[in-house]
Amino acid sequence: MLEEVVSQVFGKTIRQCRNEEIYYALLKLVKTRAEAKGITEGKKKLYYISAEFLIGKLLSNNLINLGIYEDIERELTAAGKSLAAIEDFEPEPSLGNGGLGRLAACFLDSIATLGLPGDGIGLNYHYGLFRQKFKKCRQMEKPNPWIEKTSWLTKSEKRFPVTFGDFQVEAVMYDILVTGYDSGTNRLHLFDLESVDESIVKKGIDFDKEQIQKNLTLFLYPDDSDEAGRLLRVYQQYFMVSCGAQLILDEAKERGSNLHDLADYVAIQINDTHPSMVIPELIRLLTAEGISWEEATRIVTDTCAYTNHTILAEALEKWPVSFIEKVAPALVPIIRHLDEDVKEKFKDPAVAIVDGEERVHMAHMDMHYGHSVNGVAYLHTEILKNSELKNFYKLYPEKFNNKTNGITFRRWLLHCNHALTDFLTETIGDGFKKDADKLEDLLQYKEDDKVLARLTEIKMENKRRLASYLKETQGISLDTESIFDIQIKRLHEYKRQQLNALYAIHKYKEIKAGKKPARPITLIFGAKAAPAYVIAKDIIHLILCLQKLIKKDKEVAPYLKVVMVENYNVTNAEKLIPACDISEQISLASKEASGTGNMKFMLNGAVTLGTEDGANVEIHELVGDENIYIFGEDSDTVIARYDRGDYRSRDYYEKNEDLREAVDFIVSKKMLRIGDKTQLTRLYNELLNKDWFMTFPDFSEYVKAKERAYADYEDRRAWARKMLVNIAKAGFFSSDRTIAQYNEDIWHL
Ligand code: 26Q
Repeated sequence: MLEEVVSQVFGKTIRQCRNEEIYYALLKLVKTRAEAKGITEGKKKLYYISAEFLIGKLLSNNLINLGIYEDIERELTAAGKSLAAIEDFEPEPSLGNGGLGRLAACFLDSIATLGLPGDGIGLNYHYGLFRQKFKKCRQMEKPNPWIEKTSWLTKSEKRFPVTFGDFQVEAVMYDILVTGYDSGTNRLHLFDLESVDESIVKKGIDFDKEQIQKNLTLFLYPDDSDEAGRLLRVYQQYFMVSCGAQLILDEAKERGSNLHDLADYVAIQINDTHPSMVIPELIRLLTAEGISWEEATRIVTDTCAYTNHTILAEALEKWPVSFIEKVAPALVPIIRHLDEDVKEKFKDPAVAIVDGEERVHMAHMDMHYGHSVNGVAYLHTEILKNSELKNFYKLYPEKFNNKTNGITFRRWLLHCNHALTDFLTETIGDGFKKDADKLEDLLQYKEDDKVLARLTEIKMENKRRLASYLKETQGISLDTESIFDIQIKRLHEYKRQQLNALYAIHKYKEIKAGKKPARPITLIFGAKAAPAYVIAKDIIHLILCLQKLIKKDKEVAPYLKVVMVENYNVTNAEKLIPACDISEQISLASKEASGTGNMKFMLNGAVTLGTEDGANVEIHELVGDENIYIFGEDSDTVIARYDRGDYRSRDYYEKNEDLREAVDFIVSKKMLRIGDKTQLTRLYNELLNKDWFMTFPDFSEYVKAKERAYADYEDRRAWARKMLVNIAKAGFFSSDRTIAQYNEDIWHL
């Protein structure tokens, strides 16, 4: 089938084409096929509004979902071409920071796969998240242009006016087709402005923050720790929701809604508070159509639902009224009115929308004027109900519900791990591809030597594949006989990459002192830090310095390797995850809402080393004590300590010699010879005087848990059994399950 397209477009055979040409031919073929499947329709439609959709490369995923992967691969092989090499030409759209954006992408896949009518609404960032480069053991940021003349984006006919305080713009809407696995097609709508000007980007990722018409959709905000340009962030948010609200109402009318019955036609899922202004914007549009205030607020409440992804207070958005006054003055009287209604109904200032400092609490608006509030893992939802959002839980217990996150098995198993997928199919049949719970059938092979040996072999193949990939792309060599111990996720103090780094130092010192490990250890990190997040960048600096120091040390290098992968992204993750032996999920208990990398690793046969946090709690419950390494203080202990406010990291430092030696090493002569004194000293002081995310109390248990895991790894058969149980029990974490629950409890499509 590809042969025809290639001959049509280029007048050549596949064999005569360059890989790049084949890539464009495949793009065309996939788009045609996806359109031919037809867009999923229904009376009620879901809109998943999100500032981020971290979709990753789409070619292979679409081929799999359309059921033509094998056919295309055969055609290519026959012509002497390789799909993997062709995929290299596809740029990765980096329209997300991390977990929240990747979750939105997994959800779109599952919504389409379950045959539900549901589209994504977001922004078409030209450069997305920055591309990370390492220079002198430091992170540098570069723009990441991903939009090419021919891409997955299709410019639609749709145009929407958006009125800001000082000017008006006209938005254009682009669409990306979202294919379901053996199912229909949905869409991701990405809004953009034609006046955006890529040439205003100066050095690195600097640009003029004032020229909104030129910069509105240039970059994705790399996190709220970037103070500069917060106003621009509000411009982006209003632009997104204003376009989204207009699209939603237009389409609802086309489907037959008279707007009074909007909630029968539309469900809106608000992904964190970034799209929360959709609530006042919809009220504005409905009242402009003659609907009364009371009815409009009721309609919007029945339509909107909010997902919370964090309990970190600093990440909960509170925008000054003055910002909204400048960006979207039409919303200010509406937000004030909503706030007055709330203040009249509930006298408690803790639940007000506008606080005493004239800041709008976006999450408060969502909880009062949405019909559902959900957390993203069991523990997270419990913490929301009992601590973080307890004032709201008291008012609206019926609104609170849990939806434990999930991942799409199409990308995170079928696409990224062909060897395992094929082996599972041979062993238990291919039912698991549509019904993830069928993976449990694998449990009957728990004592089967052949199956266990093959799982170990597949892991080894994937480790080799990763090794050659990192060699080719980053010049890094890996010892595939070593244990691959991997921590890949955004860099944040609460995720505690610094704890893992302290272990690396501890191990280094042990080896130096003559205590060699039974088997070499490779500690692999991958993480981007928000450009303005100083301590996060210091932690990256520490890890890169350790990488260099250890590599150069002839006594230690054969036994220990620290590797920090550059520019960690979805494409890298697809190679790293199948090759992992030990999955590091070591956040401070209570702080990681869910985590989704933990699920991807488990599905690919890695064993978790983690705290009782986020979805680790559910992983632990599913696989049992035998098949996971749990360590550290629990969330109750941590929350109580925060409440008392009496944590002193120095006490732990003084009492624990191993810890003290590891911490002191950060500013040792050896390190200062390689690294930057300011950065290393700052990090040292931060840990010793603050350590806000309590790495020190968990240090000794962490070291013990790691040693226990490494020792257990030596019983290769017993380890393979752990891998098998992890794979078999991963079915619960399919996003198909998560989406079915959202639909059952919240959307009712
Ligand atoms: C806020 C204000 C201004 C600018 C940026 C932001 C901002 C941007 C991104 C705040 C938060 C984010 C991203 C949050 C995130 O990724 N959360 C993760 O969501 C995952 C999916 O639910 C969870 O698995 C993770 O535990 C959670 O950390």
